[in-house]
Amino acid sequence: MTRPTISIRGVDVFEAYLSPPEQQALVEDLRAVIRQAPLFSPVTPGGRRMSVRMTSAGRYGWVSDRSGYRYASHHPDGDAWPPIPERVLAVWRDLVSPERAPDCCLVNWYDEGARMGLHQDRDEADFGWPVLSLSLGDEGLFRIGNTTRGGKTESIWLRSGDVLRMGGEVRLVYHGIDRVKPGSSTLLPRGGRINLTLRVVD
Ligand code: MD6
Ligand code: FE
Repeated sequence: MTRPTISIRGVDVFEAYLSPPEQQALVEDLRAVIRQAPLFSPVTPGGRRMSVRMTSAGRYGWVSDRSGYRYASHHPDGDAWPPIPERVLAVWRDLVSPERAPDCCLVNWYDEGARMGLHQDRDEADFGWPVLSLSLGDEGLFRIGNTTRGGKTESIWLRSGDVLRMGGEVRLVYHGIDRVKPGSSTLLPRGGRINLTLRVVD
């Protein structure tokens, strides 16, 4: 069993879990995903365009528009989502379980200036499985709050190759990305940050 290198408020972090060659190979896998399922900027139910661009792989993808946040079996363009890359599934098998594969791999792409407000991951029908997240490229400042809105928060920088696991008691804590540090990684030729979140949906 691989053990977390840090645990902060019950959120497990596996620092430098992915080696630089593994990170590079993952980026290539993701380029293929994005060719099949192009990145788009979701609009929140409140009508704001998110600064992060997204797409998904798997049986379901996460989408948002004026009618709400939800999982959908097709990309907004109408095509089915591509399969989750095998290299990504291998990380899930090691750090979550070989018994059940995730249904969704959400791909979040941050350009300079993109951020993600505090939110809970609660669009899934099943909260029994952890959410696993892989970070690639520039460092992102990840803020961890509480299971209800408000209260004290703590932040950590997620670096390229870090993997984070949020399960059990902390599956529903509020979290977000305050900012990305430009130029902090050489993985992506034009910079930016990629985050993958893996989830069991139903
Ligand atoms: C991000 N991550 O790191 C956004 N959600 O860009 C998430 O929203 C997230 O990292 C649930 C569990 C882990 C995460
Ligand atoms: Fe999240």
